Amino acid sequence: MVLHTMSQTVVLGVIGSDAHVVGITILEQALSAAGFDVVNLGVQTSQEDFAEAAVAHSAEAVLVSSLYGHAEQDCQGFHDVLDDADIDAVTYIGGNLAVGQDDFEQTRETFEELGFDRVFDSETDPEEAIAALERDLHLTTSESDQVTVTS
Ligand code: B12
Repeated sequence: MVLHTMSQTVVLGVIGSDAHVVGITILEQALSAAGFDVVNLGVQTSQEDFAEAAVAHSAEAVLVSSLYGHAEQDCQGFHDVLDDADIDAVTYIGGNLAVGQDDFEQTRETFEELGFDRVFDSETDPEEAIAALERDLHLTTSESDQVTVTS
């Protein structure tokens, strides 16, 4: 059994005017089951709402979802908003991030340049995001050991 000695808080939402809710619902359930405290802001979340929630909940990670093809526009300046609010959380983005069939490596580069620590495509299994969070937040897991929070 994996025990978390201290819960890590993840803020999750769909950015901009995007109303696709199924993906973040699945992510919320998977993250909760893995022991994270999840603050799900739902669909059509503004940059400012992400920042406010991250401050209010002292989030360790901010996860942005976008499906409708406008992620690049919606995320312009997002990391400036987070920086202005003194938020030092890990940031991930995932979903259907490009319009059409763009090369995903190009998409990854675009969003890394916008400041995201990790970029995931729409084929991502929630377990991949959980494994990445455990690495980035320095949570060590094993079948027998208790989770150690080092940060
Ligand atoms: C259902 C659906 C709708 C429903 C949404 C209902 C709802 N309330 O959720 C309705 C009909 C409303 C809709 C509307 C629109 N849609 Co729509 N929709 C879909 C559809 C068929 C399925 C989405 C879905 O639920 N998938 C199931 C979930 C489980 O998967 P997921 O969302 O991809 O999420 C997973 C991963 O992406 C990943 N993930 C997602 N976010 C994140 C974030 C992080 C950090 C991580 C790690 C992982 C991650 O993990 C999730 C769980 O496994 C897709 C096509 C498709 N097959 O994907 C189109 C699709 C997303 N829609 C599309 C479009 C264009 C639209 C509209 C703009 C259409 C229009 N012209 O009106 C509108 C937008 C409305 C709006 N304001 O958002 C396009 C987007 C194109 C693009 N990005 O280039 C798609 C891809 C269809 C297509 N092929 O053209 N849509």
